Amino acid sequence: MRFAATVSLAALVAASATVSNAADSSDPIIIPIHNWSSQIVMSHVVGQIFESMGNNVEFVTTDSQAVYESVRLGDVTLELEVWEGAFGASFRSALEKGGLHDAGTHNAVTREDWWYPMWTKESCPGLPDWQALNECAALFATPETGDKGRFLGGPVDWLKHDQERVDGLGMNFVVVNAGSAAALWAEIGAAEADKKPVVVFNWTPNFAEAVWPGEFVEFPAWEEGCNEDPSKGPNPDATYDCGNPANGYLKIAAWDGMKEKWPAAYGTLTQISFTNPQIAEMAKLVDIDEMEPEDAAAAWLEANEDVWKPWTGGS
Ligand code: TMO
Repeated sequence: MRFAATVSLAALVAASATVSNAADSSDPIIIPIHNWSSQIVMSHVVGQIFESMGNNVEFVTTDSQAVYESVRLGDVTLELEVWEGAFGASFRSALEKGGLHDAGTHNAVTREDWWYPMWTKESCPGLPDWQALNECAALFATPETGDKGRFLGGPVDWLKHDQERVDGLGMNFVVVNAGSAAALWAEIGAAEADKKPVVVFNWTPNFAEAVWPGEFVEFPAWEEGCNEDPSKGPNPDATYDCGNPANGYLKIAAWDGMKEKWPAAYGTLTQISFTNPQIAEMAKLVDIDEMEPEDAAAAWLEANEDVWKPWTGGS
């Protein structure tokens, strides 16, 4: 009798699970890919987790700002790296329109800003203060920038508003946008041999911190509203006259319809949380180890089963 009771209990549990949990749709979960390595690898990590649960997954390369409108409309299903500094404004405006929601916050602290490799400080010892940087502007001059300093910003879709900041703070710098993240690393790498001073856009978590010790430039501290309200920040007539948030969030966004259409995958998504070292490692597998993103994701999953298996409800 004891055996029979066990069987019927198991059957009951199975039956109730079937009744209460609709299966995930066989339509592909659409995951957007952008132009920096951790986001690409993390997207494949999560895509492969969904595939391990029996889901279909499709990846699309999209603009990193326009993606919030796409998630809101359900054209893509989610976004795994909502960086406060770069994407907070686009995320907030899509939230206000409706159709997407905040599906979780990674256990990570992010910063995105002007950055220099440590050797730069030898010729500009007042760093990391932004005014000291500005006084050293001539050190960063190139034929392209005349007597002004050159700041190599990220690709334009990261919308960092560096030119507005240069104007708002009256800096002697010219902003040049890199065509790709790889161009930023090439700039630092090329400066390394003769310890040439350079200032470029960089962020954390990233692989770069393990390769080139460096520091972020300390601009006037970020204040909520600095980008919209001229009264915020030191210049009463300018917006964008603050640094980016030094303790930014890293969120996950999901299309509101995901929960109904792919309930199991959605349940997993809301448990996902990566840390700074995990995110830096994902970038490193591509940017240092030169793996393809799919392979990097597979390697990361294999090495970190204890991290992600619990998110799937499996063991
Ligand atoms: C959006 N990014 C992490 C490259 O600053």
